[in-house]
Amino acid sequence: MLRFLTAGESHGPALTAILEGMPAGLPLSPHDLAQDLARRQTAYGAGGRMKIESDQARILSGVMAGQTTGAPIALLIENKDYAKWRERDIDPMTTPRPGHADLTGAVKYGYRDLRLSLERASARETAARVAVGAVCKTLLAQFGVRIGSYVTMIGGVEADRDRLEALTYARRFELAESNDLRCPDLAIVEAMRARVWECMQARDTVGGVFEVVALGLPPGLGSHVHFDRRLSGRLIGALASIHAIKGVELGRAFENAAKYGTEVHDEIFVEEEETERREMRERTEAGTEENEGSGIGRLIRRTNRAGGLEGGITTGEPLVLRAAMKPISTTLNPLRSVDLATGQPDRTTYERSDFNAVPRAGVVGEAMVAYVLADALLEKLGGDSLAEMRPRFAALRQARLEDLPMDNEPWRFGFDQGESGTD
Ligand code: EPS
Repeated sequence: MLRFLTAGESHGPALTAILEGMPAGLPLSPHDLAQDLARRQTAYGAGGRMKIESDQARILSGVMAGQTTGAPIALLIENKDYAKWRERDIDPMTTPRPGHADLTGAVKYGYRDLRLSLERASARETAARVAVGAVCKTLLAQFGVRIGSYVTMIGGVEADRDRLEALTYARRFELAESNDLRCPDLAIVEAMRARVWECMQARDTVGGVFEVVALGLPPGLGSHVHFDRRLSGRLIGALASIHAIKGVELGRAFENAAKYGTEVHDEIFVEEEETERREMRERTEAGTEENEGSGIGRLIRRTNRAGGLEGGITTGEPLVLRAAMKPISTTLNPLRSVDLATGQPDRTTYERSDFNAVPRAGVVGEAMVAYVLADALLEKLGGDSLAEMRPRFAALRQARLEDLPMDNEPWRFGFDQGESGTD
């Protein structure tokens, strides 16, 4: 339903993106994109480039009189740094950085200078993704869906699990915005900062883990019927497509893998009492009236170890994804490599980069998750305009007994000719 393309080099004139498939009638202005673009720029341990840029997206098409028209939305973010590069003789780059696309890009495309790999492989491209994701978030917000992220580990310094779990997701989002490591466990923030500082002194880089969470999702997005319609694969793939992201899990997938099934699966109950209903609402923070339904006969979970998906379909519980970011491959301390021009052993040379990009990557993660979820919502609701989507959203089947009448009688498959189903 939705698709997007980005174009642009890290030090070229601009980044551009085209987002196609947005319904008409969505109020949208550059202001809606500004906040996330700014959030992507700040972190303790960010590179010098972020002092040069102040990313702003211009909307060049697809929005008229403040609303989307259904036409492709073209976005443009200028690279301020280009002013310094446009007249300059570019030094040759012939020694590939291990971990970057320098060597693999040259093997694939036959480049005769490695900068041609660097320019497009750079995580600068994620500014365009964040602009696209912000448009998707604006659509999702119309239906009560909210996406946030926070950092849980940097360079081995990890947020305390119990302290984190004592906080609602909304509170974790809020606390993450209060510091430049985007970590909601405030007791660990200074230790994280010290770790990044140490890494900077050691002229090195650090990676880490962040979580992206979507709240207020209706049940029933995605599908179990085919591999490429399962939301699990689509979400994990989207996060793994981000630069330096090397692992993604849904809920606590790797931890669950070591447990018994009875310890992992989220048991199903019928919501009965008002107090339980209130507790559940607080716990899931599901947001909108529509999503909560009447509450009568609602099927609920007391745990969310599945991370919000079963069979590749949303359960209506918070969607929780965790991503592992490797340390950035541009390091001040050189790594051993080979100069492709001479064939001799060489050491990498440093070009400005981030020491720690984990907090910034979380914002990019939100954008990719927003894109996949907006796509899944459009798939479910169809509709060329917001006005068409609204009544369809209000009529969505919920996980309630009254929405799920069962035949409760024997029947036959009826695959073979002459046999009928339930007759
Ligand atoms: C980035 C811009 C880049 C890098 C960084 C992300 O700008 P420059 O190369 O001019 O410093 O700082 O990209 C990488 C870490 C990388 O490995 O490519 C940005 O806008 O986020």
